[in-house]
Amino acid sequence: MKYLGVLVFSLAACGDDSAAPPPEGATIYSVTFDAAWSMGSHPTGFPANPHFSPLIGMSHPSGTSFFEPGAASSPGVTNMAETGGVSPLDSELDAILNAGGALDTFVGTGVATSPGSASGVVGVDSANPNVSLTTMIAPSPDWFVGLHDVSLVDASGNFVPTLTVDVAAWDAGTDSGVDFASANDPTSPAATISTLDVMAVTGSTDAMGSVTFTLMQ
Ligand SMILES: [Ca+2]
Repeated sequence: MKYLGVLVFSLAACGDDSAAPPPEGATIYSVTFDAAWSMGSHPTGFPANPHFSPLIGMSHPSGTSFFEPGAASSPGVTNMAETGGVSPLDSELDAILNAGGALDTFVGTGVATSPGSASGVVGVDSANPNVSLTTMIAPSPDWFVGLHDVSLVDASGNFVPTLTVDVAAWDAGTDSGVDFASANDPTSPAATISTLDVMAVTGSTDAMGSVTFTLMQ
């Protein structure tokens, strides 16, 4: 009965991977998003209640991701970018994982008020050493920041002790609003994911934040 209990627990955990701990044997990194976006740093259009939605992402093989600049946003990426919701993107990531395209998926905290920070944990391995993650710039029409296919190994193939990377900013292509507080204005037909002109919408070329990975074990 003891072993049966363990088996049942393991099977049950498979359906909810984004809430599950990283798989046994994975190399674990803490993920910290430091949001820099403030009235002082990015004054143009700075809205009331500036925040970022919960971090969501996964570890995966190099050259892949769950979103692709220049391609259409999935329903999950669309909802993340427009509302900050992690669903159905969490299910999309779990489907990628269950198909063998990811090692670990994760949902972290958000930034309640920017500037501020958010955190998560991700497991990687030699076959899945890259990470992609996103968080909605909120409020905004369909804008998000994150990392696309960032490697955590050095030139020798060793996992780096720590890595800090400025986030990129994208427009999901699904809402045509032009500033942070714009009313909903669905883009029809939807456009593809494009680089957000951070200078145009914030008045600064500075990144809106950075992500630091720290090797934990
Ligand atoms: Ca847009």
